[in-house]
Amino acid sequence: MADSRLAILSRHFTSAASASKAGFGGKDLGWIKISPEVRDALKHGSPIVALESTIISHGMPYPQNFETAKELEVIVRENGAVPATIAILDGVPCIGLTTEELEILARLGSKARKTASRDIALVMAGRENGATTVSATMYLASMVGIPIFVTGGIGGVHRHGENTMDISSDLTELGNTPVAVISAGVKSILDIPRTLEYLETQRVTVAAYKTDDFPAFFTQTSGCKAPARVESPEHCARVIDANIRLARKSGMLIAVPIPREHSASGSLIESAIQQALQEAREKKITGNAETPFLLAKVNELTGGASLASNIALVKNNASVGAKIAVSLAQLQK
Ligand code: PSU
Ligand code: MN
Repeated sequence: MADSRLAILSRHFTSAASASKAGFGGKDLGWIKISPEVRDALKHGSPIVALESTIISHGMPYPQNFETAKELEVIVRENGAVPATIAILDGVPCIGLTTEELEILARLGSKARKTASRDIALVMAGRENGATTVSATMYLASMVGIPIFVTGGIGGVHRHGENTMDISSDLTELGNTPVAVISAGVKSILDIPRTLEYLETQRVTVAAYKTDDFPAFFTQTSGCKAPARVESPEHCARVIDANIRLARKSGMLIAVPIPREHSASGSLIESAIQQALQEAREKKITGNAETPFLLAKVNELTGGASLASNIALVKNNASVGAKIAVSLAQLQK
């Protein structure tokens, strides 16, 4: 009981340093499993990067998903931070997975339950295996005091979302949870201008990394201007640190454009997206099945080109995210 109160308290302290001051860092709560390495890093205020697991189970096919999950952890380490992949295994939220646990998730694929923040309690109660989306990963990362989280792309306002009201809970979680999410922007399967409007409404600090344009995942530009621009990992860390000092309860989105050499042809991707959207409408695929369907279809239609770009951009995000985590830890020393 005392422990769960402590956990709720610690959600209001996002920095690893503050979390450990609140007495949470380094503590195992029983119902949530923190790997020894992550526990140690939390205790010492060392840099940590949270990583999501839906990208493994639903975002990529096996075995590329397993290889990518392992490589991301290596990149985070090479850049001086501790990786903390987050998932729910047999109903237990896990912060930091072993290679064996990564493989279990990678092999489960879409048999793991796609778990957004609203689903965490259901997956725990049902003792299920849950792959956490951006919203659920943010929530769990924040709970244990990890302020930085790297992913590929976040969910957003779907095209025609003004009628269907299909707006990813990633956006409302960003409005309510003080974690900085590093992504390659938003895929053009979504309505990017409306997604940016919604992020503003949710009071999310949004900045593009070394560019004026908001990136569109596979391509460096979306045609939308980013609300702000950050120039370096140190600059990002100063913004995150300022948000923490201000005790703002909302998060930050740092949009890192895909490296030019890996960016896909915009027109190739756009025509695949149009076809995928058409098929989703014909097959009446809606709700939380829509994003995984569109991702898989676009990959199929582009003959794997989109998968290669996807892997390259997530790796790039991992390297940027780890550098930001290192800078932030230095600022908070
Ligand atoms: N976009 C991608 N790759 C992904 C996802 C989105 O380019 O893997 C996943 C993320 O886990 C994200 C989730 O949080 O889909 C959003 O799903 P929905 O649109 O149902 O909220
Ligand atoms: Mn949705």
